[in-house]
Amino acid sequence: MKEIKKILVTGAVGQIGSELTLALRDKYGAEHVIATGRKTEPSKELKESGPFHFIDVNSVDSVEEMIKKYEIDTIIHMAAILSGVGEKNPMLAWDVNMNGTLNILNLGVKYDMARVIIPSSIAVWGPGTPSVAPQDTALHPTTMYGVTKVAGEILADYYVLKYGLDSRGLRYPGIISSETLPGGGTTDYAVAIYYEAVKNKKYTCFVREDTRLPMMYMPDCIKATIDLMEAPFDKLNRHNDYNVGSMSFTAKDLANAIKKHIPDFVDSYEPDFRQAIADSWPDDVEDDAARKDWGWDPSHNIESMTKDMLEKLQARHAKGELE
Ligand code: AKB
Repeated sequence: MKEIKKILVTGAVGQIGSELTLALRDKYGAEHVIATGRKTEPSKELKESGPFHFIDVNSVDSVEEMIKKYEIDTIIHMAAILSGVGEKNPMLAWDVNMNGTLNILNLGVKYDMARVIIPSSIAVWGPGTPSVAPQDTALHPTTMYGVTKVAGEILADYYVLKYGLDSRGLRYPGIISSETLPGGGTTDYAVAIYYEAVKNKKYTCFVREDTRLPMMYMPDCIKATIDLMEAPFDKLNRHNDYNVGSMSFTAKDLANAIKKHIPDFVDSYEPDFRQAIADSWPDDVEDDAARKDWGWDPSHNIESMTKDMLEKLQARHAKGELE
């Protein structure tokens, strides 16, 4: 197994990428983690804590330039169009998610990378999936985002088999965090509800109150990503499709958890087109393979997450950062 020395993060300005980059800089050294985004300005912290560049994952040249300039040996490919935006613009989702992934895999082979990490999602499943999704079950997504995630997993597994590329991936549930807002997913309500609770003490949710989905708090998401990246190759019985579970709750459970801290918080529900997407996904996932192969063990539950989220957002609100 090759050593990880210089990491390129695509989609580093996004919800997960921004916090993952900072965690990686703490661990591997600031100059060893190159953050990249497409258009959105990075936060001051992201920009000042290490190298940052604008690239386009659909342009091989722009990614290759980074690989050569920094002698990159590991790519964490976070750039993707999520489910909500993907349903509004399916061709854009296909183009960015498929061609971007293909470019990263080809460059991974060309430059003999130590590791390529390509996250997947609970969006790989569709309406017929058991409510607790097993590791191995039929994948019949009904969103373009899900279609690209299934294809991406299979494609990356092909590169492991055909070219010996060490590509790994995990199926993220909805990720909840207090630093960068998510951009265009279906699980975004589970983040927005906290921001609105802190700012306005009310939130109108775009899915029904009984909508139950698998979710995870950001510190666990970062841990899962880095633990899988660093796991010994010979311990992995699969490569690009690890289920990772953490918590499962309804939108109403989340509102009730917030009310324990903000009793006058008012929740209401007006489902939009994202209800159908949420309804097509399972309630929870089985993650025995991740636990057995690389020791996956999440730390947070809905109570500990809610306490921490509200404390962090209230501190940011007091500084005027949530306006
Ligand atoms: C989305 O809602 O599209 C994402 C995901 C579950 O992959 N957060």
